[in-house]
Parts: sequence; structure tokens; C-alpha cells
Amino acid sequence: MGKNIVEKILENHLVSGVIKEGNLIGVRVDQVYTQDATGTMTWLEFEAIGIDRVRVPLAVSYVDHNMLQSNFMNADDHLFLRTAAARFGAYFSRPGNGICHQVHLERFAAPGLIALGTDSHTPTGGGIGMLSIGVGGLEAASVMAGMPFEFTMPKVVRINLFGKLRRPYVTAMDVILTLLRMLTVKGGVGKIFEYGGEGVKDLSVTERATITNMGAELGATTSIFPSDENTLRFLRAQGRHHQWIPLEADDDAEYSEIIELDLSEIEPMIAQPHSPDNVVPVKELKGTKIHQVCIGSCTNSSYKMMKTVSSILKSKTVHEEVTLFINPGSKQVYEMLAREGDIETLISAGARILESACGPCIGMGGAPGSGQISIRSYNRNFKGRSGTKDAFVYLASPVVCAIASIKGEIVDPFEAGIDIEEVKEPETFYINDNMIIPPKKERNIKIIKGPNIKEVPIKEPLEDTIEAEVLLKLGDNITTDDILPAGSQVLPYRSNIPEISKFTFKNIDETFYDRAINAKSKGGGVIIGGENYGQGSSREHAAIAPMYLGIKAVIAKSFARIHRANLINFGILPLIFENPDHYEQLSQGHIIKITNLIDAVKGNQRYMVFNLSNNTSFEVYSNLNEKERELVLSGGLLPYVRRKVIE
Ligand code: MIC
Ligand code: SF4
Repeated sequence: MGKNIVEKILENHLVSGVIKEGNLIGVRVDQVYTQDATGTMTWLEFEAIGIDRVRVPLAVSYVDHNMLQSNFMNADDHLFLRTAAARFGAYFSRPGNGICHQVHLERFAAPGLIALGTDSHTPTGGGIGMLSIGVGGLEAASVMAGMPFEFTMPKVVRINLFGKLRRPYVTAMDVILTLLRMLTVKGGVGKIFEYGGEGVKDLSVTERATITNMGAELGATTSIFPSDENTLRFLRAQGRHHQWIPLEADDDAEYSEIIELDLSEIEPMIAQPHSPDNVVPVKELKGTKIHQVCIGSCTNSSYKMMKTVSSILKSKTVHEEVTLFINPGSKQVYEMLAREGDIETLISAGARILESACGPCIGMGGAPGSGQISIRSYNRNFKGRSGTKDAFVYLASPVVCAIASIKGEIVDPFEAGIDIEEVKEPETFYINDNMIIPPKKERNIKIIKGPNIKEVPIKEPLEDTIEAEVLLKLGDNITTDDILPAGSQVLPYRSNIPEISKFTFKNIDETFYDRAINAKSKGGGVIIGGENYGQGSSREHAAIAPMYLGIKAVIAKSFARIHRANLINFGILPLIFENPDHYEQLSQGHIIKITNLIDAVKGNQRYMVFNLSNNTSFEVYSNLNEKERELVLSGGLLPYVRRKVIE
């Protein structure tokens, strides 16, 4: 029987299990990378495991999120990360070098490899044919400590592309927005999207990377493209042609589902507030006045896209009622734009050029004004994520964004009457790795920790009975930004759980922290969620902080993959309603009781929940695989890995 690309890569890396949908499998990992906002915890966890050197062929520590240095905290974290990388044998990408996903694609990613990253947009590497998966920090730390990466084999869905994009008006961003419209933010849960078909040839590696990057918004485990001539061209242009291998699915490969997509029919699309799947054609919103435009991020900052933006802005002026921010995703692109005069063009048009970092995407500066409309070439527009609670954020291609910045309103690119240059991928990229520090040989390097860097809290093993208060009852698609917001006020506390936990659910309920602390002294709390609980980022703080506040379980209709794993890794039980109607029986403030937990986790994973407040009961279940059962029983992944590594 023929194999698809995913199966081929997994087979080459398999250390345990049988590659079959739903099975627990373990694989060897080639590359692990971290970014600063999740990385400080990851490296603290790595240190706590007690190994003195990373045990993967390549580890890279990036600094790209916490870049505003309004006090000592972020700078201290950068120093910690630099010294930890040197001490433990990782490359260190210095602040200013760019956003992890883009730099990784340019300088390290290669077809046929497996990479993990402590960020949900790690699938960007799928654009080059690398199986790239976003994970929580502790998962990454345990793999860097030499453990295999174990996961339940997802379904593999083929997306068959044919036709050609109507460039320059339609871009790769419109492809992924079209898919989000079709499949929604939970359409990819438990799935890997594998692209194939004639249309693949029409897309360059960086365009493919835009699609796999934002595949994260579908809730997918990852997305991947074949490795072909275009992949070779990209690697050659990056001076890395020796890392190329061809990779494609066999003709008789099997998939759990096949989706057909005609690239020539795709039109410019836009996601409306406040969800990346709230997508409509741009023409439906034409004439909508806007106040801010942001172009860049890990989704849309390729050289090709930035040059296109520059061609749109050439000899123009940003509309007088609009602010235009541009954050090129990497120093490589930034430097090339500077060398070729495009930075001059952008400055001349009135753009506010930011450093190569996440910036406004994560509310690290560039927040819109009250009630303002911002249109961004980024990947997430959750309410409040921009840093302004009542702002309205739209997501669209850099072409749509650039045109809007000049016109002051949303305009269909086909009707804009603007000359747009058809930019080609460069034959050679400008290579200057002077901001990447290779691992050091010496072992006695001191790790420097500033006063804001605190230890990782560890949970006790699972108790047999939970008697806890329902602290919050939430709806569908709750994001990790809802659970633990980002933004310039909160992000600097990523290395300090006691402090950051004060922001848990703060944007939803200001009183949450106080109520949780109060409940903790009486047995703890539980959270009730709807479908797709915890979608979005990989931030494990959205599990660690609740654990620290005494949350024992989350009962939901379904969970998003990375957050579910993070809950388990920190010993919080993810429980699912047997009958979703039972959700209605619960209210905030109710006290619930679950007994015989240990036997149930070891046994049939069914649990009876007694609602002591209204004398009702209902059944919930967990779907933990063998390893996850052990993790939950031990109180999480840290105690488990420590034990394994010492064995
Ligand atoms: C995001 O885009 O939400 C982030 C910020 O990059 C997160 C990581 C984090 O919260 O640090 C992600 O995507 O995983
Ligand atoms: Fe950074 Fe935004 Fe990309 Fe997350 S999505 S890595 S915050 S640029």
C-alpha cells in the first residue's frame, strides 16, 4: 500500500507504536525550538529535569515576543535565555534577528525532518516539507532531555490543489482564509493537512509556509507540503541546497478525507472580528473605514510579500486617518529590504517600521485606539489580543492591507486601480547569521536569572476525590488568550507564575483570581467549557496558572489539542461531557464532587460527577492514552520525566 508524506516521515523516526490513526506513537525528533515568551519556562523546566546538555541534534532558542523593554524584566529574560542556551548546548537567536518561525524556515528547517516548537505556529516549517508541531514548553523540555515525542496519531487529510492564484491580487493568505471559512477553527482538530496536487507547483516555499502557519487556526496538529523543485530552489537561495531531499506522497497513498481546492477561483478574503474563521470575500466589506494597518508577523513577512507591499506604497502616502505599522519577520528580509531601497520607500510613504519581532500581533505595542478598526496581515484576531479590548481586528493579505493603508478603507484589490509589482522569489537570499550564536563547547557557563524569574511550581500526584467549586462556566472556542491574556502588561511575567496567575481569565472576569484563591483553601475549583476549549496558542501558562490556583479539572464538550496536552502535563484532568446537554445543569458557584478518580483513570476513564448544589449527577469521561494516564496520576509531566531520566 502506498504512503502519504506524513507516514513516510513518521516511519523514518518511529521509536514506538504502529502508525495508524488513533494509536499512541513515539518518534525521534530532529529539531526543537523555543521562543522567549514560552521559552523561559521551557528552559527552567529543562534545568529542573536535571540534564546538562540537550539530547537532540539541534535546539534553537529565539527571542521575538517580549521585546518591549519597559523595565528590567524582559531584558533579564533575554539574558537568562542566552546563558541557558550556552550552558545547555542550544543555538541562540538574538533579539532583533526575527520571529522564530520565519528565521527557522530560512536558516534551519529542512524537508523530511521532525521539529517541535514551543509555539502554536511551528507548522510554518510544513512549507518546506518538515513535519513541524507546536507543543507546550514541558513537552519540548522532555524531548530535549532525550525522551521521544509521543502523541496520538491524527487523521491525515489531503488538500488537493489545482489551478493558479490570480497574482498579484490573490495571495497565499487568501488560500488559508478560504480554508478557514470552509472548515472553521475546529475543523482541523485531530488532523494533519497534507497538501498535494498540480497546484502545489504554483506556490513558493514562503507561500506554502503562510498556509501551513495559519493552518494552526484550523486547530490542526500540523500541515505539510511536498518537497519539490521549488523547495530545492528556496534551499539553494538560502545556501542550504545540501539539505534538500525530494518528498511526495505515493500515487496510491491513503487519506481519511480529500478536499479539492481550485486556486484560480480563490478571491481576496478577509476575517472579521473576532475569529480567524469569520471570513468573507473582501468585496463584501468594501468601503469600510479603517484606522490602523499592520503588515508582517510570522504569517506574511516573506521577502516576496514585503517587496509587493513596497511596490504598492511606492510614491504614495499613508491615508491621513490611518497608522501603518510594518514588522518584517526576520532580519534577513529586513536587511534585504534596506539594501534594495524598500525601507526608504516604506518610510517615505509614512509607514512606522518596527523591529523584526511579533510586536502588535501579541499586543506588544501598536495597540489600536478605543473602538478602532485595525486590519492586519497576521493570523489571530481574538477579542482584546491587540491590547485594546474594544478594538475590531480584521485579518487579510498584505496586498489588501497595503491598499487599505493608502485608501483609508477596505478596497477589493481588483478594483483598487493600483499597480502592483509581480515580485519573484530571489535567486539568493542575503545570508548574514551574525545574530545567531552557535552552541558553546564549555560546560561551566553560569545561568543568570533576574529577580522576576521564579521556579516552576509542581503539582502533587492526583487525589482520589475532587470536591470543588465551579469557578467559571464558559462557551465554545474559548482561547488561551481568554484564559491567560498576552499583551505588554502580562507577558513580562511569563517567568513568574505567582504573578502571572493574577491575570488568569482577567479579561472575562475581573474577580476570578480572588475567587480561585478563596476556593483553593476549600478544595479547589473546576472550569466548565464548551466546544474546542483552549484553542489558539501553545502557552502552557494557560495550564500552569490555573494549576497554581488550585484548578483540579476542566469539564468541556471538547478540547483543543495543545491546551489539552498542557493541562495533562500539569496534572489537570480534561474531562468531557458524556452527554453535552448536561452542560446546562451546571452554574457558576455550584459545588461538584467526583470520587474514585485514581481507579477511573487507571480503568475505564468514566467518572460520575455529583452536583452537591442541585442534587443532580452526570457522567463525564477522559480519553487519555497510556502515557497520559501516567502523567495525570503522577501530577504531570515534570515528575514523570524526572523519574524516567533518572531510571
Ligand atoms: C500567539 O501567537 O498566540 C503566541 C503568542 O505566539 C503563542 C505563544 C505564547 O503565548 O507565547 C502561540 O502561538 O503559541
Ligand atoms: Fe509572534 Fe504573532 Fe506569530 Fe505568535 S502569531 S509567533 S505572536 S507573530
